[in-house]
Amino acid sequence: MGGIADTEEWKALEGAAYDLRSKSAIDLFKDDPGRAQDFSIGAAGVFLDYSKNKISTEARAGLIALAERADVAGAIRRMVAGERINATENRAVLHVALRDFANRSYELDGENMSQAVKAERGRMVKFADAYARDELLGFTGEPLDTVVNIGIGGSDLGPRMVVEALKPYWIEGRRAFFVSNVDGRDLGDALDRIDPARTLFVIASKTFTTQETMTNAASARAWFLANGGTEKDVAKHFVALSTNEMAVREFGIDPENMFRFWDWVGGRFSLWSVIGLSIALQAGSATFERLLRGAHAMDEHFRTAPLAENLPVLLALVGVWNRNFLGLGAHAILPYDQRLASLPAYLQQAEMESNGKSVSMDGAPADAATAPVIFGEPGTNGQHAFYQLLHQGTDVCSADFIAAAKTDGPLGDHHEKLLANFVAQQEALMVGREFQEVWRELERLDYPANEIKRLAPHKVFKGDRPSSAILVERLTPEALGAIIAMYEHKIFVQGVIWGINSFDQWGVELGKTLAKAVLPEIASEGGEPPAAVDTHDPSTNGLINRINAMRSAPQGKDETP
Ligand code: G6Q
Repeated sequence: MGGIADTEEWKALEGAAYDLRSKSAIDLFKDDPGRAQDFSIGAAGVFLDYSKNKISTEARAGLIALAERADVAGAIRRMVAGERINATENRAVLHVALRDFANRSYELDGENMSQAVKAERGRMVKFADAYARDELLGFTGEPLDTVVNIGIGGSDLGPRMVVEALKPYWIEGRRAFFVSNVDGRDLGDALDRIDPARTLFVIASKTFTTQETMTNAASARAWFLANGGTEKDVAKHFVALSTNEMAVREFGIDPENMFRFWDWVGGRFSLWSVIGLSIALQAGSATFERLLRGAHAMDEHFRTAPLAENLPVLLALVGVWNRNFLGLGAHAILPYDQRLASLPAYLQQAEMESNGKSVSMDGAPADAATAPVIFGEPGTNGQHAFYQLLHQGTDVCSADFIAAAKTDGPLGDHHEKLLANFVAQQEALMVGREFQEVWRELERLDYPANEIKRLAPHKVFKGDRPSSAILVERLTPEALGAIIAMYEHKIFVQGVIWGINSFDQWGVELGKTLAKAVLPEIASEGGEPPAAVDTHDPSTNGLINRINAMRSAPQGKDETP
């Protein structure tokens, strides 16, 4: 049996793309003056305008037919029913249960998960509220006021991004640091800035075996013990967020100080679980609940709206169109909001770890291109950097522009300028600038003809570069929750269409395994040069031996070639 690319729906879309080959998005607006409205949709406080993508009405209908063919509606039902749709890990995928305020019950293997979710969130809220009220006291009797979240990947990027985004909601006097990298500088920089007597270390690890997190956690505990804390104080200053009680216990954290979640919460979908504790500590439990409620509103829309009126589904289909039928291999995430500075990194993981796959669910090669490369920076910074390629590069990238119409911190006309850039960049990408126009402008500026001839080609913008606008009124916790949930669902829908498992991540394993083998081969700094390593390929051997030569060289000697 063939895959999705063998279906007549897919072939029809290839036909639709062919029909559009000599048309631009601007032409589509000429054909359909109501296009801006027709190619826009709102849900859960999020407005999406995808009209600047080169998608015709026929292509959109074809994409919806494709989603029907891939049984997206059925896949949504199976996910929320708790089926083990993460088949390669034999797990359900139920992050929606973590933010379900509709009193649905989620049963898994006879256990009522809704009860468990509620109970664990209750413990988390109680703890966060005690922190907010200065009731968590450290070893000197002073209240704790600083959080150091130690985690990586899904146990870092989500809470980090949300804490940064919700700065206006921070509890006064509270500080939160996020440490993820095994590079000791990351932890070292945080430790330099904190007082052990007032710090709570939050060790966030689903498995509680991750090398980076365990290394950082052990070093943080050693630092704590060397700086006034005693073994019996560890309970006041260390909590664990995990699914692995035994490992938490072995590390020396009392299960009383452990907040639990479950294997059906994927790491990159876990900020809604107790992995969000740092959010609740820094911004308060009420803010955390508002975030969850925003996501829930998007979930309700996603599970009930017909495919053709379903915002995350449409966003996913626009991505499929750009990736598979226009052949675009990169997608930019461009938040015009400094608070969302970490959203590109967050979505890089969410999209690339979920859908960066080349094998279908059934083990056969995926029969279409899957996730594009995701990259981005906040606007307007990116405009002064990589937008050159977006506007004039040989490869066309698609982009999401994200903004809030109102700011929480008005300052002069900053926000007006920010929004003007948000709008103008999308306009420039689509409309471009023709040769004649450039020519006329240079003439107006009195350039001599030979100069005009020389310069004009460099100033032409071909235009017709696709972008979508994602707009909220204000970046409230609800709006942020809805935006994140929108992207989660978009990713899921794309995975369903591509026939891949969006919820495993086997591709991160090999490097981890090899690093374990290499670790004992790395020489200690300043020690005796070890015997030459020859157990790998020649390049890897050479690199290890070069590192070891540099590390064992006496201080000050320059080993660079
Ligand atoms: C996310 C991934 C991955 C994971 C980290 C941390 O979906 O599985 O990014 O979150 O590897 O894992 P632990 O939480 O188990 O330390």
